[in-house]
Amino acid sequence: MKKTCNLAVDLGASSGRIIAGYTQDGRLHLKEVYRFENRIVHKNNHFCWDIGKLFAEMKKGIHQSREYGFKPVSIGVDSWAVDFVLLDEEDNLLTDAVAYRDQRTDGMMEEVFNIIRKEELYFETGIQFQKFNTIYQLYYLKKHRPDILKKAKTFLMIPDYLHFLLTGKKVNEYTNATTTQLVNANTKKWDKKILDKLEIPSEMFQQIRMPKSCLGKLRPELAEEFGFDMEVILPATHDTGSAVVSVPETDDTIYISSGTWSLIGIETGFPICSAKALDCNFTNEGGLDYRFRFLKNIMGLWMIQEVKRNLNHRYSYADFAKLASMERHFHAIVPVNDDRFLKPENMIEEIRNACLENNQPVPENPGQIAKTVFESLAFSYQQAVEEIEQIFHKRFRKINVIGGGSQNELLNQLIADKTKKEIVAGPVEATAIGNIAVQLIAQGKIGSLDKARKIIRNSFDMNTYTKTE
Ligand code: LFR
Repeated sequence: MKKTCNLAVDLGASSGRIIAGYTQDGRLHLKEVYRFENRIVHKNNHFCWDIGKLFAEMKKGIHQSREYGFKPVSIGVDSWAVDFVLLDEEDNLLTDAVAYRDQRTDGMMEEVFNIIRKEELYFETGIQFQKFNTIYQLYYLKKHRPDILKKAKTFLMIPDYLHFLLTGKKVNEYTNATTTQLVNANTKKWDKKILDKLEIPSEMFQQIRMPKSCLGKLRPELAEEFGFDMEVILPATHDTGSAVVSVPETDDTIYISSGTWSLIGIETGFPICSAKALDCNFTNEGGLDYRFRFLKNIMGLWMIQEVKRNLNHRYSYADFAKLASMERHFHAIVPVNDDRFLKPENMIEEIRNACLENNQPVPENPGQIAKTVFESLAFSYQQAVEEIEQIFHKRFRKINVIGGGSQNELLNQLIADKTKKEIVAGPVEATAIGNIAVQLIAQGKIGSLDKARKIIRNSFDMNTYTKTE
């Protein structure tokens, strides 16, 4: 007999995963049923995501879950934030899924500030300033492709669009919608005032729906193709929103969701838009049950992903960690959050140039380059921890590193050494776990977020690191 499960589709910048989750003996269990490569492609002069491939791969994953002996009862999609597609009145794609690292938003943020004051934007939305936020992507279209905006009838973010392809229902999920910098942090609705000021048509935005909402069953033709039907349930479709569901809720812990990006912060019950928070560029992204993710984006493992690509994938991530740990006496720090690292032509050259310009030793080999990346990340985390402690006027005892990056033992140790805090590493699959947990809560199989977090804590291994003497 097939085993009932919930499917999480977790799309990341470098890979997509379809993961089956189920509870047994009071624990949550996962099985990765399909994984595929994702990357940015060059299309029509822009860096884009291949949205057609994402959907095709997702369907393969759904088929594959049956091969593994599962009977999926529901599915939910999460991905990175801010990116979107626009549809015309016949629901055809009007735009490519342009990737946030594309240069089209260069200079757009400054232009928007001429129309809306930076402080006003922050106090209305609570969202950090990143030049790639949806607001600046849409402002680019308004300025350079008004023809497209005129024809646009529907705005959908990446998971929204995939949910639409699955069900035919068009909605904007809340946690991802907040990352556009167009949702009011108090009303939790699209901020018409901002949209009107920027002359972005507000009619194309859909109703904002909360995670745990059920969108309904698959389109009949898909159910037929798969040979079974299932519910589509909204998880926190922003991957970081799903990941933070997996963080054990304790008062004295800061989390780092560590993947392509490192997201460092804490969960709060309300948005914090103080002058200091604005100054340090912290964000207040919407979360499950209207909680907020008060966090800061740090450039993250993207830097090492790019170094790996520059070296034609000759080294694995484990190789980089090993080579870096052999470079005991090499130390160099670069300002990882500098925009120069967002999408440089060659990451290795960019790191070396940054070292030169900042009077740091210049890394010469892969081990030294990796060491520079890891030490610079740990340094940046430490700065963010200090900022959080200043903003909250309290000291935190632990840091919980979650996500793929939590497997990097060298980095975990560097964080422990730099911050002098206890580091708890895991769960690795935090995003998929959070996605599945929300589906289970929606189906009444887990009572609440608190209960889900307890189950998660008891289901997955965690490792602890403390400062080396
Ligand atoms: C992480 C993430 C971050 C977001 C960045 C860009 O995958 O979702 O939270 O700031 O990608 O979308």
